Amino acid sequence: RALEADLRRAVREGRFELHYQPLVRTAMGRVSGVEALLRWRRADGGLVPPADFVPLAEETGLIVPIGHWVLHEACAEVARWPSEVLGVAVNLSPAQFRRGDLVGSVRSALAASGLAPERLELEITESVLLEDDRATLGTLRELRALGVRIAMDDFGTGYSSLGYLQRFPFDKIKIDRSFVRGMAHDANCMAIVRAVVSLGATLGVTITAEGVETPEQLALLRDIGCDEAQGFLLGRPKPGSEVVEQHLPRA
Ligand code: G
Ligand code: G
Ligand code: MN
Ligand code: NA
Repeated sequence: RALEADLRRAVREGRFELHYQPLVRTAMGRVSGVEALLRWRRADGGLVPPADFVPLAEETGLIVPIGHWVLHEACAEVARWPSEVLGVAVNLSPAQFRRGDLVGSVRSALAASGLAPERLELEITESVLLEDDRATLGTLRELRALGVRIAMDDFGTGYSSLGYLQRFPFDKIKIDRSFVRGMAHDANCMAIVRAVVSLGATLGVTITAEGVETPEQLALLRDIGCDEAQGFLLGRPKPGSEVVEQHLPRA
């Protein structure tokens, strides 16, 4: 297929970029970290979003070299920023757990960048755990043993989420934006978000609301004690230089 050949060439030629979207503490409004989001820069300058090529990258195994690059690039860039504490979150695909050496990639990304392990967060979706072989849980434990944090992404959209929370101790749960979107006008959405926030408090897990687009949503989240928020209201994904300029002013 044409797209596959293009993608292989992009891997060889290093045609990927990372944009970063801020994560904000609802209580003080401070940026606590960023999520690294992958883009493919085509020769004509066009920027291809992950939805248009990550599925093919997973299918072909190209996600292994791409994911290795993402880990190294995200750690190296954030380690250069003028902050000793800002975190960076990297998305992982199920295929990275099945193929290649994920633990080795994470270890080498930390070593090469000098980033403190607790500043790196790995986001996985329920689809990673759906495979539910012992190997996946073993890999998650090895990653955790390196000192990095593990977040469950898009929480509430997959299957039997609560069982996963019982089997693996996540550091963070990110509530899917479909629940956040309805919060202000749909009592069911509000009830679900409230329940997840309360679950987080009980389990000692940080709760992040995704897809926050309005001041009203942010105020509701702050009121119910949701720790962290992410969304267009707080900042769109953008190049690292812009994140530094806008969110990390030098003293
Ligand atoms: O940036 P955008 O909204 O287009 O991202 C859409 C989705 O693509 C994200 O929710 C995330 O799940 C996925 N994604 C973004 N960057 C990466 C990445 O580096 N690796 C993997 N595997 N998925 C990513
Ligand atoms: O799957 P994951 O949650 O990692 O996806 C993050 C994606 O969500 C990014 O591609 C980003 O562009 C998108 N996103 C981030 N904030 C918002 C938002 O406030 N509204 C919407 N609709 N999408 C968002
Ligand atoms: Mn994510
Ligand atoms: Na998400």
